[in-house]
Amino acid sequence: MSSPNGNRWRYSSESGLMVEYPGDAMESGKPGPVQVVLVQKDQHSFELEEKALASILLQDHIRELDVVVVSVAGAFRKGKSFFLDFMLRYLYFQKEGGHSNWLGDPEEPLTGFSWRGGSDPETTGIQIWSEVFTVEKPGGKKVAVVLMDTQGAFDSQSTVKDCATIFALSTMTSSVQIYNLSQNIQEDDLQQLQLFTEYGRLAMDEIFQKPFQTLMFLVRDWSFPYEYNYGLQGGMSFLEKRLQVKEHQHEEIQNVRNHIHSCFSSVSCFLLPHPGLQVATSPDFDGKLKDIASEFKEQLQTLILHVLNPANLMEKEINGSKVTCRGLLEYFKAYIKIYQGEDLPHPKSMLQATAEANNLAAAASAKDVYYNNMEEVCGGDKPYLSPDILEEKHCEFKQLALDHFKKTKKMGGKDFSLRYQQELEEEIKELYENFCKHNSSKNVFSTFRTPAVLFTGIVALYIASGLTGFIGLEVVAQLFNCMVGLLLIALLTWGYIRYSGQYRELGGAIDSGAAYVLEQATSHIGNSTQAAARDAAAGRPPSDKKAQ
Ligand SMILES: Nc1nc2c(ncn2[C@@H]2O[C@H](COP(=O)(O)OP(=O)(O)OP(=O)(O)O)[C@@H](O)[C@H]2O)c(=O)[nH]1
Ligand SMILES: [Mg+2]
Repeated sequence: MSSPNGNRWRYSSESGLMVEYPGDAMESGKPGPVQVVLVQKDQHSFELEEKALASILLQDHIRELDVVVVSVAGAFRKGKSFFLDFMLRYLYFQKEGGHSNWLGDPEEPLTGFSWRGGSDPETTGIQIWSEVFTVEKPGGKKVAVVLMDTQGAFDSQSTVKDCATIFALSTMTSSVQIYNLSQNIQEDDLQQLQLFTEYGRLAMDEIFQKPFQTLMFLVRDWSFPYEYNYGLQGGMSFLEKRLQVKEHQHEEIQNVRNHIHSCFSSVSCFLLPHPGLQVATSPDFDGKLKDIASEFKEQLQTLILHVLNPANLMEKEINGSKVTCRGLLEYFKAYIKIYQGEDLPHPKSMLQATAEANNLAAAASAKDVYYNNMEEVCGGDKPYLSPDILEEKHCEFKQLALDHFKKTKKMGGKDFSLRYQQELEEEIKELYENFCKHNSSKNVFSTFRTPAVLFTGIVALYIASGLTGFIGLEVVAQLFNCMVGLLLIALLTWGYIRYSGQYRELGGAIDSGAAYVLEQATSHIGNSTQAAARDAAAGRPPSDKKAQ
């Protein structure tokens, strides 16, 4: 529930009323849920409430203790916060030194992390309980236990990336990840888990063989106790069947299972019965035990005793070493930064990802059509082709490729595929430019253009020097001789560069010089030929031109 000013509300254990937070739990000194990852749902952005997190994790009595983080994640409106509140009840009962009946008074409303009935999402971002519990493990080692509540996935305002980020952050920072599911473990639940954990794995620097620790599938409203009993034992047999990898299974189904096994060092499952219609449907239900089905309460006790059993509490490990509360703060900061950056790929909806893959595949195969056809015409071992014919072929094969792209069945609609078609056209244009360059390099005349120009220059200048020397213009003749010498050096240098492959810039400069001279000469000759043709057409002798 949100107040009009954007602040959030929760039940107060003192008054039984809803009170505003964040900040209140920390400021008032009373324990409460504290927002540590804030989500701007409209902007799809995440922020770490560093101060709030630091004030919890840096408390003197726990900051150096190894931390156990129990987090609950899964789809929205499935009783995650409700379940966490019972864990809180157990931890407080333990803290106060109680021995039996920790479930409490049948008339006491359930308080703690904010929970409620209704169809709209409640928890946003990531919250942790402001009080960190210290628990002694069987060997006498004290650990700090942090409870974490997360925003429900798949609400109508969050993108796949938003859901993946929350889930990944909670998996990366927790040592016990409870994956809260309703009624069954469906294949899509496993696929989402695979996507989200992969998104988490991507953000981790060093990947150890199993990057995450305990994963517990918590199946709510289990309705088939006649097949698999409620509880851990039934859950484990059910899970074993669900996660079985068989040889004849499709690769896709095998991959999901292998991925889950490869990500978590321990995977378990608990089957929880339906809590009764009061819990599920009554708008007035406030969590009183008397309104909850006794079968549910019984299994809930077993579940919480199992999860929070000191012997089962796994300290958070990252990169193979245990993390203290103080260390966890640093990891939170590092991880959120990665998700705030733009380096990671964006996880997408199944349709969008499939549509992109379809279009990319269709574009790649259309490009192949163009490339293979062009190779047939002007490929590596094919002789030089006139540029006009090359262009004609290019147009023909480009059309062929575009037709191929258009007729390939693709998901995502016309507008979506238009983007890929434009990219394809761009790529074909680039390929064509390369084919043109390759083709012109096969032109023998273009290969020998530079030496031919240089040689012609040498002969012409040599004759000019002979003629000018003959008529007594010695100085001019010497000048021509010098130029002959220079061109000769250029010719020899060019030959050496072509032979050795060194000083290619100098070779390029000689080539462009020769090309420039040739261009000037041909355009001059071309102009005079055109003028002569015009004159001939007008019935005038070419010599009349000067007279005009
Ligand atoms: N059917 C059913 N309903 C439950 C169960 N546990 C709690 N509920 C009800 O589910 C509703 C939602 O409970 P919350 O704890 O707020 O659910 P949540 O998953 O935290 O929801 P978000 O914060 O929106 O993601 C409440 O009306 C609870 O009474 C359960 O095991 N089965
Ligand atoms: Mg919730």
